[in-house]
Amino acid sequence: MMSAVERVALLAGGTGAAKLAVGLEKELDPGALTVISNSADDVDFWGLRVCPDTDACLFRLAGIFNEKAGFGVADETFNVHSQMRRLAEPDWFWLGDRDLAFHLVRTALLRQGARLTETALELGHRLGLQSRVLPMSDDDVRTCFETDAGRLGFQEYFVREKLRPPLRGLLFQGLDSARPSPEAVEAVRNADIVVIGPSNPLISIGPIAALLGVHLDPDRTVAISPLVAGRALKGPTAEMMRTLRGEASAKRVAEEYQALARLFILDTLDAERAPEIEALGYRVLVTDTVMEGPDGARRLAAATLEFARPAI
Ligand code: FO1
Repeated sequence: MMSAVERVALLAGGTGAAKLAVGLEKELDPGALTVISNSADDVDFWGLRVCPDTDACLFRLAGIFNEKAGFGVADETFNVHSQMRRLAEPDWFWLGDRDLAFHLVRTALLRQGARLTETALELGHRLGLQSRVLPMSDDDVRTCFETDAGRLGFQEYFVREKLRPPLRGLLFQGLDSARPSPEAVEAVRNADIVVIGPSNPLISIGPIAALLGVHLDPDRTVAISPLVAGRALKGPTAEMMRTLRGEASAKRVAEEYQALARLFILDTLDAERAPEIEALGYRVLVTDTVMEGPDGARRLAAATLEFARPAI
């Protein structure tokens, strides 16, 4: 256990980074971790606000994440979904009965005038979490994909269309006028270490970095590659990097973060790329980044903190 003064901010999408949050929480003093989640894949469905990345972080930290599905709450049932289908409502997005409780509470709070950040803090509090999960912004930012089938919203492209239409480009609606949440700005400014989690650099970290990048101190920021041997453990990160950036590699990820971080972690399988990444101006750690088993996330968290600590 480290000293109580150490504060860590984790920039997170919904998959790898949410898992890492659990490992970091175990390695840190209670309350020392703040997770800043991507809110650009949020969606309104059945009149309810759904925040997939924020919820993945909340649910993982609360120990109720549905590992089997890869989203939502464990031990889920879909009675409401069946009934909505019967009522001819859209049924392509599988909101489970347990999961729905969170969207109901969040939407009710928003209607009462709460900011998105306040809804996440309230849900975290009611789940009894030690760490805070903060959406990157209280303003609506929405990832859209330009595809051969036209412009599609994040969940339409990912879930309804299953990523089938060829991808041409990416845009973040609302980003230009959005402001980062004051709590998120304070968290990255006050953090001893900012960790850019192993999430998709373009669609998960990209919007967070666009809003909060100017507040990061690169000397205290460590980025973890989500690509291992040119592949992502989950999701379309590699395909997206190839289509939109011409290459899917840890080095290409490092280039993406060059203005944000001076420390970079890549997987043992990519060890031979370390010199190229050092040549970009990074201090590099090569370690096992695949978070397997109950101790995998804690091991990567410990290695990350130990690597970044000499910088503070
Ligand atoms: N992903 C799916 O592939 N199919 C779904 O029906 C689905 C529903 C869903 C409901 C709530 C939620 O928080 C996430 C959900 N996801 C679903 C996951 C989500 O669409 C993506 O994995 C994330 O947006 C990517 O970060």
